[in-house]
Amino acid sequence: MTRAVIAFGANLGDREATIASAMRELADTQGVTLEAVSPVYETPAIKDSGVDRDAPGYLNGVVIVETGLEPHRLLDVLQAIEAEHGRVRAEHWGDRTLDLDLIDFGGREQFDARLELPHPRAWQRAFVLQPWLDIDPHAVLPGRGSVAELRQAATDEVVRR
Ligand code: A4P
Ligand code: MG
Repeated sequence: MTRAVIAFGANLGDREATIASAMRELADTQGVTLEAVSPVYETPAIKDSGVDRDAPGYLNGVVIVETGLEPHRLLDVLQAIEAEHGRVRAEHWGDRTLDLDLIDFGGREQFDARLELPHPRAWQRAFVLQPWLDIDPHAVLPGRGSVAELRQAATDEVVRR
């Protein structure tokens, strides 16, 4: 069994309902056990160009799971849940009903065309680091260090709901 960290984000539609149902589906997945669910944060949309206050805001949070699945199979599960919630991949970093990212998989560092571990941008995102810290104060991001320290350095705005 491996401990994996998954981040969720939603900025279109009924965000709470989407996240709640995604969490249920994850919990119901064979080979996946939900260990902890973070508080949810309201966060402004980050685009390539920086904060976009004209875009709808996000709800973001993190869950920790125990899983017997391999990382690519867990990513399959996350993408299937995204698809069920009407996620359409259009614009890069575009608005979305649901985004599920694999942030850490048992401390592994690996990279291929489909999956990069740990998630390459998590280290600088308060909207990932803060909720992660809430449920694991001693968390470490492989290759980057303590999540608590990274959180101190991250400047994007997160407001607890
Ligand atoms: N992929 C590679 N590694 C991973 C991983 N560790 N976890 C691949 C998940 N996917 C991974 O992702 C594009 C491809 O990344 C996938 O096909 C997968 O094989 P995507 O979900 O289709 O597209 P995306 O999410 O738009 O792209 P990207 O570059 O992953 O975006 P990010 O980094 O996820 O950022 N602002 C706020 N406030 N809150 C947010 O949650 N999210 C984003 C998306 C931008 N701005 C945001 C938020
Ligand atoms: Mg994504």
